[in-house]
Amino acid sequence: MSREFSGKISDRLSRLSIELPSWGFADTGTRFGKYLQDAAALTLEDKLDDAAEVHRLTGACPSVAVHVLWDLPEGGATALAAAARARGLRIGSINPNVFQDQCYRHGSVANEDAAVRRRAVDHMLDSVAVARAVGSRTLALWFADGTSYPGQGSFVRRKRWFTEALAEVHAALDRDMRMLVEYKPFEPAFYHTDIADWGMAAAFARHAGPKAKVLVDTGHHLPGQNIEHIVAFLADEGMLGGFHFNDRHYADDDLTTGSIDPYRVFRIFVAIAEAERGAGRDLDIEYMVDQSHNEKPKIEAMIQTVTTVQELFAKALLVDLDRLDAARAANDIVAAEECLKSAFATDVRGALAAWRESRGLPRDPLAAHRASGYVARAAAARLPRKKASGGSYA
Ligand code: PSV
Ligand code: MN
Repeated sequence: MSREFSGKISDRLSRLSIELPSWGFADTGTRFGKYLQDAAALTLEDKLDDAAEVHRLTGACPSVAVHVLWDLPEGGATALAAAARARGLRIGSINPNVFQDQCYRHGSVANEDAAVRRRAVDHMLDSVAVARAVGSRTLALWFADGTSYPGQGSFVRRKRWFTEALAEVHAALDRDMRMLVEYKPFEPAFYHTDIADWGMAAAFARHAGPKAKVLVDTGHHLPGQNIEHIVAFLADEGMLGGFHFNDRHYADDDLTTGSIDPYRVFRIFVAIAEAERGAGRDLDIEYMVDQSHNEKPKIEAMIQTVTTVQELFAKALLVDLDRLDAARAANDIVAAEECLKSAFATDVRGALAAWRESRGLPRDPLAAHRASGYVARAAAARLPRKKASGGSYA
């Protein structure tokens, strides 16, 4: 591998934006406890500061996903957009929250209670208004709806409620907006989830209308599932709307992307590279991170994820797709597989460092972050506030 990427690879990488999640910078926890970090964000402003730090170092993260109930400041959407703008960022996907309030104990749009279903739809309609006000085109929908016991709910009735709700929200979208439908096989429900897999998400999206697409959260698959096949299939159907990046070993583990299985992420990106070659243009999909770290320092984990995504994306762009097709046509399985393996084995870190440098960015964003003193400054500013706000900080 030469020390420089070809113009084509370098240009495609420059167009790869990765959205950061506001919830990735705040203190979060497991089901068993919340573990606090001195430098973790407390306020929306803190979260945006942290996201801006990742963007400053990587140049690849101009937008931040927000969760409506967690991130709307007193000044509402206008203040939200202004706070992002002041830091050189913009607000990206708007994530309604129809899972946190007590009324959603037994579901949101699939709740047996019509008043709760209404409230959930109204919240999503309000979220469309927030998207409009902040200039975001993306409503990202995830539902915790499901049941934990056989017999607890009617699959079909719930399916119809979902269909109606998504169609109503779709009808409220502006012409240039889109809604992404995320799936998850289980959790928090343990018997069935109303949008359990990509096929259900695609069916719901199709019923809702042309602005609805599928959101693939890489952590939301059963063990052994072939995610790159799903990605290729959805892309070919014009139904691939975006990603939530993370990695997993057992379930929805929220680990940094590529930490467990970088070859899988690479294969997903090869599927995208093939789809883009077929389309003759970049796919219109959102690349978003969905991770919330309790053990790793949060900003470091985000930088690691962004640089790993760039590395694996670059490796996927190195696959010689013409050679791959020729090998396939000749039923030369070994040569086909070697096309992937040799690209994956290429060390692109030097070329990426040179590419960053050419764009005025640090060659090694993680090292630059560690040397910057940002975390110590953030901790010094935030710790007193954290202590003053009480809680169990010790
Ligand atoms: C649910 O597990 C999920 O993946 C959804 O995308 C949520 O928006 C996100 O995590 C944060 O709760
Ligand atoms: Mn997700």
